[in-house]
Amino acid sequence: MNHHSEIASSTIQDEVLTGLSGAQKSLPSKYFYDERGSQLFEQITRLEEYYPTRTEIKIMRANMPDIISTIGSNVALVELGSGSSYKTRLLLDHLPSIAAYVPIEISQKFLADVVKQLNLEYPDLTVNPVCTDYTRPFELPEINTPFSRTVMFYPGSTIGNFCPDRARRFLGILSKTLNPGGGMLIGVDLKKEIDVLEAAYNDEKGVTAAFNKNILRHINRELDANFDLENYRHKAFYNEQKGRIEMHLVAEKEHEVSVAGETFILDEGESIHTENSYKYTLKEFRELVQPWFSVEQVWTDPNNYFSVQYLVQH
Ligand code: AVJ
Repeated sequence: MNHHSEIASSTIQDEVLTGLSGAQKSLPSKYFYDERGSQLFEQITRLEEYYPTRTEIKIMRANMPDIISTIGSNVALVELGSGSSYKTRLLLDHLPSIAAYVPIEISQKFLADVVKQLNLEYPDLTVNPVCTDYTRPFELPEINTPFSRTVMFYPGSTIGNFCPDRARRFLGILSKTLNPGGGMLIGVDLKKEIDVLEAAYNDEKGVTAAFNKNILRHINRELDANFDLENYRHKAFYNEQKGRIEMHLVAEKEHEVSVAGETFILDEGESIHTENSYKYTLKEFRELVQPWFSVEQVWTDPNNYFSVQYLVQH
C-alpha cells in the first residue's frame, strides 16, 4: 500500500464512522462514485426525469459562440473532475486555442483513463493532469506555454452537494488558486416546481434508488462493512426550507451493521442521509459567490431549469 492510499483509507474510515455516529446518520456523498456508482450516475444523466445534464448541454450548445468569446483564447482550462464528459469535449472542440487542459480528479484510475483517451482524441492538446481531492487546497501544475489566464470548468451543479456555507468556503479556496482575472464556468441547478425537482431524484426505472444503495456496497468493500442493501429503501424529497433535495436510505426493519470493527444499530424507519443537492435562484447564487467572484454572464434554458454561469475573480 502506498503512502497516498494509506491517507485515503484512514480518511474514508474516519468520515464514515463519524457520519454513522451522529444523531442523524449520514454518509459522505462522494462515496457514491466507485466504478459501478459512476456507471449508474451516467445512466441517471440519460433518464427522462433527470433534466440537469440534458439541460446544461442544451444551454452550452445554444450559447457556444458567446461562451467561447467570454472565456477567451489561450487559457489554461482547469476542470474540477476527470473531464470524461461530453461537456468537456464541447469546450475542447470549440475553444480556438487552449494553452493547457488540467483535469483534477481524486481517482488515479479514472484520471489515467481520461488522459489516455484525450491524448488519442486531441493529439495537439497539452494535458496536465492533477490527481488530488480538489475540495482541499491544491496547487496547479506548472504550465510551460504562456497563457492568458486560468479558467476553471465546474459543470453538473456539483457545487450543489455542498451546503451554502461550505460552497462559499470552497469557492474561496478555488479563488486563491486562480489569479485575479481568472474565471470559472460553472453549472448551477435552479429552484423550480417541486414535482419537477422530486421526479428527477425518484425515477420510474429505479436507477437513482440503485445509485443511492450502491454507496453501501462501496463502503462494504472499502471498510469491511456488512450493510445488507435489502434492508434499505431509497427516499428522496425536496426540503423547501433548506432549498435542497435530500436523499436518504431508510431502514425497513431494526438491525445491526458492523463497519470497520464498530457496530451500529438502525431502528425501523431510521434513515442514513446520503446526499444533499442544493438548488439556487440566480440572486442567491450571485450573493453566495460575491466575496470572491462577480457573475459576468448567465445562460439559462427557456424553462429556467438550469444555469451556466461565468464568474470572474475580483
Ligand atoms: C452530480 C451532485 C450534481 O445532485 O443531481 C443525481 C448527483 N444524485 N441523482 C445531483 C445525483 C442523485 C447530482 N450531482
